[in-house]
Amino acid sequence: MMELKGKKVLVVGLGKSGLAAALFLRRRGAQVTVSDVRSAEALARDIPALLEEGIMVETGGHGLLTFRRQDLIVVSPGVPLDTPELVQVRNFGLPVIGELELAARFLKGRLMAITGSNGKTTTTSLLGEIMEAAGLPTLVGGNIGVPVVALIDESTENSWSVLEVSSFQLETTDQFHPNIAVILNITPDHLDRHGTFENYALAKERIFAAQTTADSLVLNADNVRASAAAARSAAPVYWFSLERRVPQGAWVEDGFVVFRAAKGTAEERVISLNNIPLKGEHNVENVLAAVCAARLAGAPAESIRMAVEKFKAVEHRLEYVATLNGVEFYNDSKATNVDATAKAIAAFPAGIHLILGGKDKNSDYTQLSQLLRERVRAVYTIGSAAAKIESHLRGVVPLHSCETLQKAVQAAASAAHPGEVVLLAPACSSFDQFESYEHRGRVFKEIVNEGRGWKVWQNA
Ligand code: UMA
Repeated sequence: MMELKGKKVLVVGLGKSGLAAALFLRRRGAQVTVSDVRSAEALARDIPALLEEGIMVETGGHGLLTFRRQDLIVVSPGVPLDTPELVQVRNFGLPVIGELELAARFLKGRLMAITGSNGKTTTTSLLGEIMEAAGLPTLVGGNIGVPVVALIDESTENSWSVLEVSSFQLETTDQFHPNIAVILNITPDHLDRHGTFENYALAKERIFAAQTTADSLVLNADNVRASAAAARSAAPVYWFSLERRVPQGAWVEDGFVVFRAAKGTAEERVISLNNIPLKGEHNVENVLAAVCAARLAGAPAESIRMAVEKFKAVEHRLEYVATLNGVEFYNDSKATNVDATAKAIAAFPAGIHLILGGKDKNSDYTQLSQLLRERVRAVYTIGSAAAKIESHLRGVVPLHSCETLQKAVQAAASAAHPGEVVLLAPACSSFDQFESYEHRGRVFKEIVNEGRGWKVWQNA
């Protein structure tokens, strides 16, 4: 365990992770400073508590001198590593780690970590519920919204920490060592930060970099880039597949999820597909991955069945909102990349009115063309990515420029016929018009729910 007493530590970024990390470090005796580009006014809510703890605060920008004066730098996931001050201090030889790496050095018990371009949050929360159903002491955190440092005090030698981890968090790991690691899929996302798809994929692969032969790695056999990771794994690989039997792991056969721990050992039917309450094939993949990880951790099939059957869609992930005048409304605000949007579209056979747009991440929207032609009646664009999306999709399906979510919901709702679907699955991040994807999803739900009172819906 690393010694923090008296060490000078700078925490970069004062969001959820930075705040939790700063308080943790201070309580372990470090001399802590936090630095954030936001103004003191914008951070007014958190500053008094920090000062009271004896934490120094730099606001309105990052000062190189502040960075140079430290023994250790802890960086928040949202802060790019090519930030000039970080580049300078790394050249200078100062250790720069992320909040995940810091936490990993102090967490007790065993770790299960889940990454992937899509499905991370659903799989992580499902695994948390399975482990609890199995009576195993379980903590859930990470990218799902609970900083990992916040789990340290509760962790024990017997506990399992089930962690959602992102490429941003994995970029700065070193000793982070999950006993069970899961890569659900790797498809293009965050290219604005990582530059290339390969850099992004390599960041995800860091999830198993410190694993040994005593650990396990769970990979998606149907995803080209995720399965390629097997070649670099020291830990034995367990597979999951929607399409075929795998030597060891989970697959679908005769309408059941089947698991076997090794080739030649008994096959267990864990759960019938009919008993999976989540919509869409991608959610069957999430269940397959969870079955693998949970069985490897020792959770019995019965606990998996119980937890899956009770599991409700996580908020903002293909979340059913309401049916108004026969039109169903779904909130998939968490579909912040093209692949997630494709999965959301694929969950409905046809008749979709799709709301797309937000902040572009250097994405290629033409990849949606075929699915749009097959299933989508019209696209309603919002946000700063609208012009790019329209130029990519012109001639594929009717396009309506709506600018705001309010206008898009109204336009889609009045064009949709009973039996059709209005789907928010925007393929972009939210930061141009909203604070977060959660905020965007909540606003969508509010607009839809206000619609219950709207007298005139064109097709009513
Ligand atoms: N900031 C700087 N300098 C910079 C950039 C940002 O000071 O150069 C400051 C901002 O002004 C802000 C703070 O950093 O005050 C924000 O830090 P952050 O973006 O790391 O946000 P947190 O609130 O700490 O949330 C992070 C994750 N955010 C990101 O990875 C962008 C959350 O994931 C995560 O839930 C939380 O830690 C707890 O672990 C969100 C996310 O969007 C949901 N994740 C991406 C995704 O899922 O696609 C990876």
